Amino acid sequence: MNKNSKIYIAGHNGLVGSAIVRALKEAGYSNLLTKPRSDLDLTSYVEVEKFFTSEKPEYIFLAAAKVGGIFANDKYPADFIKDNILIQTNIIDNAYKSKAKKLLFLGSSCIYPKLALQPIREEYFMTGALEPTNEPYAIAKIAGIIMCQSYSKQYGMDAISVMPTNLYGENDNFDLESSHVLPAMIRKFDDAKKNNLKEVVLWGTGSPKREFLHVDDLASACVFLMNNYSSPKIINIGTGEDLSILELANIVKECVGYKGQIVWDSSKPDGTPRKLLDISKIKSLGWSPKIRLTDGIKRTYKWYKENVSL
Ligand code: GFB
Repeated sequence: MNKNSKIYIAGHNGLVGSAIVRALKEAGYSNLLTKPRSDLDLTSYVEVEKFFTSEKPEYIFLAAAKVGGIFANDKYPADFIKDNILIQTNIIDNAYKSKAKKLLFLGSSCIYPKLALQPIREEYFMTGALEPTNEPYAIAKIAGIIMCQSYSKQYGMDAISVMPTNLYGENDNFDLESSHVLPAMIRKFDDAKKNNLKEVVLWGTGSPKREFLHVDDLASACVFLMNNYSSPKIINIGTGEDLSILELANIVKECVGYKGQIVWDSSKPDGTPRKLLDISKIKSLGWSPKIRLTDGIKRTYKWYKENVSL
């Protein structure tokens, strides 16, 4: 990308898209293209086609998606598969038709088999059954990856697919029904602290292990890969380190300053037992994460206090 290349960030108001916009601006890219949902419905092929025909972006970060935590994925499976397939199909096809130079598609670590060997290497893609709680979302993301690979094979399109681990940070969704675990913990501990509650209820058993990447690290990886990686093969983005949900709960509790008890509601699902990415491929290209988990959580909590829990 040149500093004046026309770059479209799809999903610029979300956790990932907003971080990519920040990273691009900081790096001096000045010709950024964004469209709010009210002006462009990405699930409409006709609207997306019109937009690409008139704007002709050169580079596309495909960060628009319907996302959510374990409960939302399980409760709204039809929305997760339909919206994601529509959005990504419309954008990838129109990026090809309008002769864009390159597209970066954001997948997810849940595309790997539920019981994949750990840490998960890119080669484990499509080698086993998926985690049932997020299968429709994972299948949509798998379709996006295969679509990028197919457009690359049939048309020579430069479309890369990156697989981020679990993300968190500024602009996350803190709604307790639809959020991921980390923002949910921030909200639950903060609410309990404010209201002097004796206990906080968390879901599952606390034993599953997850890896958490601050979204600013993800954004720096995406900009790096747009400039340094061209291959139909998928590539992981993570920290290479994981911890149990119980350990995470204790760190978030400490950062928020909550003194009460944690109670585990084991009637709620645990999901995949472990999800840790092998990041040797992206490291060998010259990228590494920078934000330590406790620092990232403190930053996110500060943002939450200033923007959500006023
Ligand atoms: O972040 P999370 O919703 O998604 O849950 P996944 C991670 C773990 O935290 C699960 C536990 O074991 C949850 O049971 N957990 C404990 C909680 N308390 C809470 C809580 O209050 N809220 C939430 N949300 N979880 C998602 C997929 O899976 O990961 C998506 O559903 C996506 O498709 C995303 O791939 C990255 O890591 O289990």
